[in-house]
Amino acid sequence: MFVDEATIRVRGGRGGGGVIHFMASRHNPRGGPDGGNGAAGGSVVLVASASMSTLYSFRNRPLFDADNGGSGGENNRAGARGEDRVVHVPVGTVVRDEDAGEILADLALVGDEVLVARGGEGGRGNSSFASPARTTPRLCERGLAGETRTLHLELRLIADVGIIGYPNVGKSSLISAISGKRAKIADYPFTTLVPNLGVVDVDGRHQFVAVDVPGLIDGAHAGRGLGDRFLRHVERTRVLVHLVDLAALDGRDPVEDLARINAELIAFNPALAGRPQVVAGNKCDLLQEAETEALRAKFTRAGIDLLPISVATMRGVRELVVRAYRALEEERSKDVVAPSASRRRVYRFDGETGFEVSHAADAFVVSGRSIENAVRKLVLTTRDAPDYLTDRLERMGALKELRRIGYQDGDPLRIGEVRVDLSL
Ligand SMILES: Nc1nc2c(ncn2[C@@H]2O[C@H](COP(=O)(O)OP(=O)(O)O)[C@@H](O)[C@H]2O)c(=O)[nH]1
Ligand SMILES: [Mg+2]
Repeated sequence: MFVDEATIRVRGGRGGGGVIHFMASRHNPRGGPDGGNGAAGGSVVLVASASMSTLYSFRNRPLFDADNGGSGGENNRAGARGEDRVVHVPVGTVVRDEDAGEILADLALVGDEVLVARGGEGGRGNSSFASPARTTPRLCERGLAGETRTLHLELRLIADVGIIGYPNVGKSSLISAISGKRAKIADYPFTTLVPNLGVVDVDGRHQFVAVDVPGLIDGAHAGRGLGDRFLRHVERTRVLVHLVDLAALDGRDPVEDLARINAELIAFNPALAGRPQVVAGNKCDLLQEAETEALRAKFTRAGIDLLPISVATMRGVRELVVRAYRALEEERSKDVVAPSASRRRVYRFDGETGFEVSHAADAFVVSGRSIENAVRKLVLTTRDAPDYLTDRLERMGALKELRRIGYQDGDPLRIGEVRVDLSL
């Protein structure tokens, strides 16, 4: 069964905290700082995998969380990095941040990956804060929480082969006959608009996805019978199986049927003229062999190689699958980049280091990604924290800017949302 949408939650691991510790040694009997750093938490990464074909396993809004980073230890021992959590999703999954609505990635190729929740940074231990001016730092940082997100996943199953032809030629019957897994039409909200997808097995090792494209009638390209919606599915396929009805009782000419459907395709998008077509004449179980041969000869005269089939008796159906697969392989061999060779990281972080000062009603405020991050981590109650923070604000130029807008020592100050007191 195909499920084409799911919601999942992801959470990066929390970073481990740094520690304050002093170690006495023969050279330094009063004890040098040796509190180690905490490690970053693991991140959550989605990877497009050929072994998954549905989003079914995500139907209950599962939470995927990565491991937390370990805390630092004495003797400058760093914590262990939190393991990343790798979540496999089917190729063709489009990943969207549900709250922001923004598309994070389109995992179109095998191996494509996207980092969806970054692990929190680890905090530094006191040995990292040692300097000639601060030889016994009582200062450390805590680890930060990992990012949390709710993601909306949408699987765009891209059909390789489109089955086209007039209504009643046997398209739906064919796709049922050749595909194992079938999209359950009932799972889709707009049943009539969603074509029937199926995974077709060629020889036990090779598969392709076929789509039964309904709604192709005269005038479809201009929107008649919603035909233009269906034609959009045809555009995405690489090979077409064009079915005609050899036993049409109402005196229709199958050669002409073929030409008229093709004219609809080209009117919709001229590029479709170049799409390879495997032409099959269905329902030959209703004809005498001589009639079938006569029709085949008629197609041959029109320059078309017709494969007579019968979905009812399965005559020629296997051969049709093989022909479609060969045409598909031929198309794929024209691809410049081998899809399996690709491994792209789709997500990028912004490394914003700027800051801004302002005078809010309750306090002066410094905002900026990097400084806010530093303050969220710092354990503010440690002895040397205010000193360290003052240094840092000085070095980045924020104190100067604060004074320019009227800040004086002792005035209430916030860095982002965090109240800080530099005068302790
Ligand atoms: N005799 C015969 N009838 C067929 C064959 N294939 C399909 N049909 C019948 O043709 C009708 C239309 O088939 P369907 O698959 O719904 O056509 P679609 O509109 O192209 O999807 C149905 O009644 C099928 O049972 C065939 O090979 N032989
Ligand atoms: Mg049908």
